[in-house]
Amino acid sequence: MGRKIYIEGKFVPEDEARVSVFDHGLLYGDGVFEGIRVYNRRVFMLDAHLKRLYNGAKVIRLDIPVTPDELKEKVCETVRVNDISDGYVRLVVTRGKGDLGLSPSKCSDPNIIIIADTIKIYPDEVYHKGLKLVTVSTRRNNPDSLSPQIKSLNYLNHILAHLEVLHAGADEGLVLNDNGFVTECVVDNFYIVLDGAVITPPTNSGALNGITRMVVFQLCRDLGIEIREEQLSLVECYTADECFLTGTAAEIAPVTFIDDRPIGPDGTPGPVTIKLMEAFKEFRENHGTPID
Ligand code: PXG
Repeated sequence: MGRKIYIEGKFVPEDEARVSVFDHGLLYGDGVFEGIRVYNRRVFMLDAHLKRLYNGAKVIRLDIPVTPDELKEKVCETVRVNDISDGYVRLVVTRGKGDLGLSPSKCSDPNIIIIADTIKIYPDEVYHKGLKLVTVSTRRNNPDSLSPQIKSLNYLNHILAHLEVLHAGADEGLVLNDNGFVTECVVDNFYIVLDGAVITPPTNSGALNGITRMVVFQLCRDLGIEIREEQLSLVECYTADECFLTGTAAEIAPVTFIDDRPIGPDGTPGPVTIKLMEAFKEFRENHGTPID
């Protein structure tokens, strides 16, 4: 059975789901989006994802024409209609159809698109062996130009960084800010473990306020693991006891090599990372909005 896409207020078969060539989401990357996981017929951390979406929309002055509760129901319905028990939802809100001019004032009708699908994540062995990162030369957008807090449809900064990752044959990239401090990975948040404490760059350094990152803060509190936000230099990353990354798609994944340097004593996943990965598996099963 083909996927059913929610678009312009109704469900249509995927090959009939169309976006206007005048949609400013296409012409200018003018819109916001979320990637959301479904575990066990529950939409994971849905309220937090919606909060981030509406906040981003507010910053770019895009009025989402439905309430968060209505959108929540539409997301659940999309998952239900596609009979997805474990999968991934892409929620997109574009500025909508305008004309060829830049001005959003010509766009009166934002377009809400919801796609539910299964997801291909890293192969299992990655979670045992860890990921290889490379530091990319593309810097994260300066917040004065385009705030990395807005999960906007303009992801060219991330695509450019990802091209470098591909070229280097690595799994993910470390992205620095204009001051040379580590912000996050290309599309994942980044952490080191030092003397038993977890350290991650603050969001005002250029890291996205990741939903999985919020869960890591919660898990650390529950497990009695110290967690703090601090600026991180590359040297601190190379010499950390452990490193890991988090994201909706990646979940929690160990990082065992950065720029060809093994992390920790032997370049294998460390105990704090493994403990958090196990705690996450339990957490994800019962922290979602049931779709049924
Ligand atoms: N940083 C950035 C820049 C992101 O885009 C994360 C961190 C992790 O945040 P969450 O909320 O997912 O814990 C993201 C995630 C992918 C993919 O293929 C991921 C994202 C966007 C597009 C694709 O994994 N965003």
